[in-house]
Amino acid sequence: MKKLIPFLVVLSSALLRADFNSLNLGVDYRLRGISIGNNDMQKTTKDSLDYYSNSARAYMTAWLNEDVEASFRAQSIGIWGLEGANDPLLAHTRYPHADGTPWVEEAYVHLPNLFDKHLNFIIGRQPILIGDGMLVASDELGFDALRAQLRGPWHTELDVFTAKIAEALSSGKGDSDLKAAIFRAQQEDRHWELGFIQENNGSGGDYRLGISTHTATRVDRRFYDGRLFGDLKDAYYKMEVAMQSGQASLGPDGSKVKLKGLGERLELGAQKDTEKWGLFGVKALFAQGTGDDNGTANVDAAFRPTFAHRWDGLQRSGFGSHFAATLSDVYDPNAPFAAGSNGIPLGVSGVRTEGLGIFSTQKVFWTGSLDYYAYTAMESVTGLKNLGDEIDAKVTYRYTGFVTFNVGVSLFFPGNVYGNDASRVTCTSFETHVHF
Ligand SMILES: [Ca+2]
Ligand SMILES: [Ca+2]
Repeated sequence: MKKLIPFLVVLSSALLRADFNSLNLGVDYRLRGISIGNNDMQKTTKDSLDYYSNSARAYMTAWLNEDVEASFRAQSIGIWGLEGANDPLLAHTRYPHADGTPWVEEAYVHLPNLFDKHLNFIIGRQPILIGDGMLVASDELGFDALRAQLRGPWHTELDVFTAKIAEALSSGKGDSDLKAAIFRAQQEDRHWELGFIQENNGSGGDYRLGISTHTATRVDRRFYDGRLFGDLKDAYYKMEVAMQSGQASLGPDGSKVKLKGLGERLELGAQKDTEKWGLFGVKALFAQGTGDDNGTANVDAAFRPTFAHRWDGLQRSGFGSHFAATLSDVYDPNAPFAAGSNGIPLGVSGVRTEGLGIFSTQKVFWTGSLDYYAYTAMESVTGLKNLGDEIDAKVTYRYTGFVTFNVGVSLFFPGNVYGNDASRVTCTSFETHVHF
């Protein structure tokens, strides 16, 4: 959304001189072929997970007049190559349908010019992303929300929203919602954000605590978040620290667990455009979320933002193309498409990722990248904390502005958390993205 707003401001001022009844239509189509050799990480079994994953997103936006924009986006998402739509792997995805049946991703009205152009108001099912999604990202699903952005003096903004959660997994009896207030300030090349985010989950569900899974009747989480983003000429830095607090009520006796925890993320990047050798860049990443000490039964210090960025279509998205780590969970070979899957054995919690990457863009249309990630668990009852390492090599080719091809190979080396029989996973993927 943040990127969209300057765009919308430019668009709206351009439209002041154009036809207000302008209609904008488009489609994004994406096809991925994925082959994961030794998906289960066990060398004693010969296995692979191979499938095609496709998605089509069609959108329509219209300025009804200079003060009102309406937007609608429908999505169809599905898998080819697994045993039909009833494949157990396709149960419990986060989408209303994952069998090709279209569903509404966005339907909202946007009023950008309220109160003498100081208030931007968005009502309806809409995309929401805070920062890099460490705490909140709608990940192409959309939140049913009311959002107000109040522009203040000296490049400041107050962004407030309240959303009702409609993920299939949390469609229990009680109410579930997500609220946030974020204050933003820009000071030369520094962008500051101070945020307060509250998750209220009254519909309960499975709850991991130490070495066991409980049933929660209610979970309330709060995050106090500080973020700094510096945009220099040929470099950038991003820092984010979030403190978790709150309470979980675990059934059936309603015992209370106090929530604590800390999430941190630091990213640095630099690039250089050379006349002779093309564009070269490097980046470094450090990210970690605290885990929980199994010895403290009524305290859970595992940092677990429910709505963190985790998905890109039906595939997980995070640090590493295959392992796709967040600060709290990773790719789960037993439930690769399931919302709420974790990928880390019980008794192990908190993920630290250290990453290094290089990339180069050649002749404008070709980009190649090589990334390395090391993953460590923050808490573990066995004392074994090595989650593994991953190497990703990727080549992207942009054919005109409308078609993009991607080929990637990832090697994941599981650590001792996954046992002595765990062995290398090889993931190859091919992706075509068409925009028209
Ligand atoms: Ca195997
Ligand atoms: Ca504990």
